[in-house]
Parts: sequence; C-alpha cells; structure tokens
Amino acid sequence: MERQQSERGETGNALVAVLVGTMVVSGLLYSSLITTTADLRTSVQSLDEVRTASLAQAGVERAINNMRNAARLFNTVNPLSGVEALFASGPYVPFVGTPLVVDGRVYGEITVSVTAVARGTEGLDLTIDSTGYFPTAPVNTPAGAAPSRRKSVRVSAYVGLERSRVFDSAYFLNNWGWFYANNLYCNGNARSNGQFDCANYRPIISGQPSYDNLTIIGATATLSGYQDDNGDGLQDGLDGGIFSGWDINATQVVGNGSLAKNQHEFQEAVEMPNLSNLSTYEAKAIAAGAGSCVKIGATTLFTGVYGDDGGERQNLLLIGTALNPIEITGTVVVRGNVIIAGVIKGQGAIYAGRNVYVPNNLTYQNPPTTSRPANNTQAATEAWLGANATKDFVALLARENVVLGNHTNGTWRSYVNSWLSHAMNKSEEDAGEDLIPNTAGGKDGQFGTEDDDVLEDDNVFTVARYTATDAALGLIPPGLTVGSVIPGSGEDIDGDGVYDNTLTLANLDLDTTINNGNYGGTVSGSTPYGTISSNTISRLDGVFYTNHAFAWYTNPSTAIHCNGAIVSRNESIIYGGPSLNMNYDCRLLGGGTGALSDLLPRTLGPFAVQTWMNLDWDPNNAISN
Ligand SMILES: [Ca+2]
Ligand SMILES: [Ca+2]
Ligand SMILES: [Ca+2]
Ligand SMILES: [Ca+2]
Repeated sequence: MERQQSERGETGNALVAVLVGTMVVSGLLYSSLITTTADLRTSVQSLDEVRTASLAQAGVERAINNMRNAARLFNTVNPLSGVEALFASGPYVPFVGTPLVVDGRVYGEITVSVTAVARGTEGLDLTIDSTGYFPTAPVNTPAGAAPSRRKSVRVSAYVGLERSRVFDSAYFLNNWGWFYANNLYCNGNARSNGQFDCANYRPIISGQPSYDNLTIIGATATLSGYQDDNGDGLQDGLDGGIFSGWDINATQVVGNGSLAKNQHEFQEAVEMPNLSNLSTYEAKAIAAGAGSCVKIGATTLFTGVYGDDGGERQNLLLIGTALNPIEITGTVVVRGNVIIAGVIKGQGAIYAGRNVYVPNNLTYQNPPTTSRPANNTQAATEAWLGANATKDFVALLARENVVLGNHTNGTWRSYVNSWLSHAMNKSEEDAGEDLIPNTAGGKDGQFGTEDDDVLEDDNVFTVARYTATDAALGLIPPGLTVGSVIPGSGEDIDGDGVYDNTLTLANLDLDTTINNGNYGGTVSGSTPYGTISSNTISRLDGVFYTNHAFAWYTNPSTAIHCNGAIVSRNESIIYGGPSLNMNYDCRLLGGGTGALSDLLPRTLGPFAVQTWMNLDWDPNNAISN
C-alpha cells in the first residue's frame, strides 16, 4: 500500500539490489523422498534387513505422496474429499509388489495398504501398512526360488482440514507485500508469499506472537503453544514480525518487526485457500439452517444461500444503521456481488460469488472494548480475549475482488489503476512454477542460472489436466472430466481452470446497475454508486479475504483504522490523512482451534505421523501372494 503524498518510483531499484545479493537454500525444496533414496543407496552393500526396512519406509512416503496428490485434484472443492475418494470401496492399496525404482535402478518391491477412519467430518485417521521385499514380493517370485526377505511397518497418521494460516497476519499478501508509507502502523504480523517490500519507508510493524491453541470457556480465554518464532528462547510477547516467501526489503522499518530476528525471509509459502468453487460453503450454509442467516434489524433477509431460490436476486446491497444494523450469523453465501457498509453486528462470514464492495465506513455495533490487547504478552492477550470473545466478528470473503470507497470516482480510478498495472504488482497467471511473480531470475537474481523460474513470463499457461488414471480412482470432481484443467494446478493461481490476464479496473466495476431488479437487501430503486459511497473511509471493522485484488483509495482527515485482517492476492491500497492503523483481531489466534475459525476457509493440513511401529509379521502377506 502507498501513502498518497509519497513520491513514487524512487525505490524500485533498491529492491532489485536486494534480490541480487541474497542466496538462501531452503531445505524445504527437497522432498522427503530424497532422504529415503539416500538410505537406499547406502544400504546396497549392507544387510538386506536394512534394505527391506528402507523399502518399507519408502512405501509409506510414496503412499502419503499419492494421497497428497489426490487431495490436490479436489483442491477447489474440498481437498479432504480427494483423499476420501481413495477409500470409496475399502482399503486403499496403492502398491502390490511394485518395484521401487530410483534413477533407473530397482532396489526391491513394496506393497502398501491403507485404511481410513473418519474423525469428525473434517479429518481422517489413517493406518498405513507397508512392506518392503527383497529381491521380489511373493507375487513376483518364481516358483522354487528362495523366499524373499521382508520388513513391515505400521504407521498411524492423521490428515484433516484446518483453518487456513493466511489469517495469522494483520496483512497477508500472496504476490507482493508492499508498505510504501511512514505513518503506517501494522499492529500484528505482515506476511507475503512473494517479496515483502518497504523500500526506504518507515512503517511501524509491531508483530503478533502466534499460538497453537485457543480455548475460551465463559469469559476465560487460555492460549497455549506459544511460538518462539524469533528463536531467542523468550516467550515475552515480542515474537512475530515480517514473514516472506522471498526476500524482505525493510531496512527502515520501525518497531519489533525491524529486528533481524523478527524478519523471516524465504519461508515456506502459506497457500491461499481457494474460493473459485463455493459449493462446499453453500452446503455448509444450508446445513446450518436458521443458524446461518442475514438479518436487517429484526427481519431475516435470507438463510443459508442468497441467489439459489426463485425471487432472490443474485446481488445484495446491505447498508446498516444503528437502528437497523446488518446482522450476520454463521456462514452464508451470496452468489453475486455484496455491497456492505454502515453498522453491522453478529458473528458470521459472507462468501461472495463475485466482488465484495465496501462503499463507506463499516462499523461493528458491539466492537471489542479496544481494538488490541493492552500489550502483546500472553496474559494481556488472554484478558482481552476473555472480555471480547462474544463481541461482533464478521468476515467478508470474495471469490473475486474487494473494492472499497467510490470506485466510480476519477481520482480513485487513477490511483488504483496505476498500482494495479505496476510492474511489481503483477497479477497475470504467468507467474511460473512457484506461483509468485517477479521470481523469474530465481533467488540469485541472475537469468540463465539453474534456479530460474523458467515458466514465468513465458506466455504459456502451464497447468495439469485430469487423466484416465484419475478417473479410475474416482479422483475427478463433479462437473469435470478427463482432459479438464485441474483447477488450481500449475499457473492457474485462482483455481478457476482458465487463464486470467492482468487485473484491470473492469474487474473491479459493478457488472449490473444497482436497482430492485438486480439487487436485494436495502436497495430502494435505482442507486448511483456515488450516492452511497465515499473516498474518506476511516473505519473498517472485519476480516477480509480476496482471491484477487484488495483495491482502495481513501483520503480522510482523521486516522484510518482497520480492525481485523486483510488477506489478498494483490492489493492497490492508496491512502492519505494522518495514519493508517491495521489492528489484528486476536480472536483469530489459535489456528484451527480459534473460537471463530469455523467461519473461515479450510485448507488441508499436513499428514501428521503419530506412531511408527516395526512389525515382526507381514500385514500385507495376503495381498502380496
Ligand atoms: Ca521469542
Ligand atoms: Ca508460464
Ligand atoms: Ca515465479
Ligand atoms: Ca485462472
């Protein structure tokens, strides 16, 4: 984001210098399979026992890899259903006497069988039985040959959906995080999967410690699993800061986020959840019955989904007042645009099928007593949580963009457009293998070296397609077929299965005029956007998510307060006035265990191995014979 009065263009070269000067090798680039491969190589001359044990271990890893790939094929629907599909007709048996080949060399054979038991509706407990055979599994051993050697392991693991970690920051930007302002206060973490760039500006980034768990019973909140992410051995409330999947350019930053130990470069990407297909959210909204609804004052406007019943328009205009606030309860889906401003209340989330528009101030009727705890210590945070757990909390999530202020105004359009089209702020789906723009030269910044992202800017939309094998395993979601683009694969960053060019103002504009024919809610007759909007927004309560751009121009005479979190793929925020204050809502702490996490998008968590047992018998004996 940029402060309007600042000079532009002066800092572009500084960040290039940083890119060139930094070279870090991430261990995360290496698949865990390589470890096992190394084990296999060293065991060639050693005991067959070691070899068969390594084979069994490789079988576990390959089975998990298969399940992870199955989840990806259902990426935009519900990744867990991709794993579940493998168990549609009983145990999943990915390998039966399958040769384990590394670099063209056969090391032995494996048989793996996996059983799954549902844990709730959002997870699976897995039991993976893997056997390594040398030289061959019984099924492939010629009659009369000496019996094979074998080793078996039984591994229990869990995989499930969890609240996406993009909501751990006050400001999360997928492509390019930029703070080009001096009077910018980020009271929480700032994170980007691409570069994080403050150029030579002096924003104040205070950071926010993260916790594994949050439980709230009555007015008592308990945080646990404090993450000492600055690694100083202290749990003193001074953790958090700036996190980036690429380099961090923030030499002049002020506050806790200015410390080297609180700046984390080249971190593993935090995958953005994908909202290109809202069917999962619609099902959830409908299942909740009256527990998912939007009211205007005392009147229920709809329950579950808006736009699926006859008589409902596709779009909603929701302007709340103190007397008749917009009340949101639970998860609801609106199939078209949502225009929302004024006074809101309740605890809920609106998922919009197109854009979310916030034309004017958006204010909780019953906000937390203060926007942030008295300080960042665990005790102060728990006290704040206990006092504010039941206060208003609303998330607004757009399949497309979040557009704030009067986007029909010439000044708005000029500022936002200049940054939408800026070379650092790329949004075209030609971002290459890492899905991050401006990384074509790799970490060494030199073109023509081994770490280049050669698929970036090659004018080819590189994606994967469903195969006949996927079909045979039941791994093609409804509505798609063999040959269809796998939504969200390769360079299809937004998961709609088609190539998307650079975002333009046209993507941010309304697609229909506001009137009673096109809109439901508080609409009364034809409503020009300028009559309900303002370019002096100074208060924004809520958690925002967009798969595309967060676009905002505002120039009020008072300080701007954003209370919640902003999660976006790209942003064009241009502001004026005394200051912009982003206040992370601590009710988002605790990841999937957070009190309100159920309202937010889910992504698949890691396959967590819980126990690993060597067996002195072969659980796969029957299927390997
Ligand atoms: Ca610490
Ligand atoms: Ca490409
Ligand atoms: Ca790239
Ligand atoms: Ca796309």
